[in-house]
Amino acid sequence: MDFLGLPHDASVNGYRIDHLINETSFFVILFFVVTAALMLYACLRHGERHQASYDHGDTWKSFRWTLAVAAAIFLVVDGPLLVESLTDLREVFFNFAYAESQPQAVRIEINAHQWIWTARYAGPDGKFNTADDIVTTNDVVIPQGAPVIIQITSTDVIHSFNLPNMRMKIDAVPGIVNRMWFEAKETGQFDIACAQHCGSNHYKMKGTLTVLPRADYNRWLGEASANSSRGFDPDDAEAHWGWDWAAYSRI
Ligand SMILES: [Cu+2]
Repeated sequence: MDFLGLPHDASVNGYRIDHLINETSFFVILFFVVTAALMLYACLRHGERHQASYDHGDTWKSFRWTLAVAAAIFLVVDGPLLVESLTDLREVFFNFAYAESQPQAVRIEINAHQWIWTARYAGPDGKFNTADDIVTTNDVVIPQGAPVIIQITSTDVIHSFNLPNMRMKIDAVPGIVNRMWFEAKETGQFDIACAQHCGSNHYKMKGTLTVLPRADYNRWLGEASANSSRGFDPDDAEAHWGWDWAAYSRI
């Protein structure tokens, strides 16, 4: 549903995020309208026509009303949102065991620095930080219909890797490898943005996420591999920022 002006959702699981946003927005709008209507009623009904009567809101009646409204909101709004969020995390967004177990899965390491995204694919040997790695700048290419697992860090300050059309965003933090996974359901070109203000040229951290059909992706991989191995320089230590694919046992 795009009535809130959300970017186009091109991911398999983005609808879960949209559902939470829509549900939250629905209740926020509903309670705003109800509260505004009550205030309007109070203004019109009372005014200067009669003397105001006051109380401190500390009677048992007030206490019970407050408790009842708070409990109702928790049961109808916050509780379900909490349960739905935790279910989404457990079943999908934190379910790395599923993503890692898929034979079609694509693994990408990303290094953020002021003000560029550098992406690294393991290349034909399947190992990161070796001579046959594929390294790209502000350009992430993935296949349609396969889990894409991102491990990400930063060289300098905190950045945030944001894929609005995939409904995914994760902080890139120096000294820490964070991770996320998603799956694109549509081919096309989408924005990569930085979602943490990371310095004067923050706005320049704009990249392109290209989703290709699997066959085209494989062809791109072959070409990029040949280009990257030609550009490989064993003495350029700064360019070898990759790490062994991190295995997580938690969650
Ligand atoms: Cu940034």
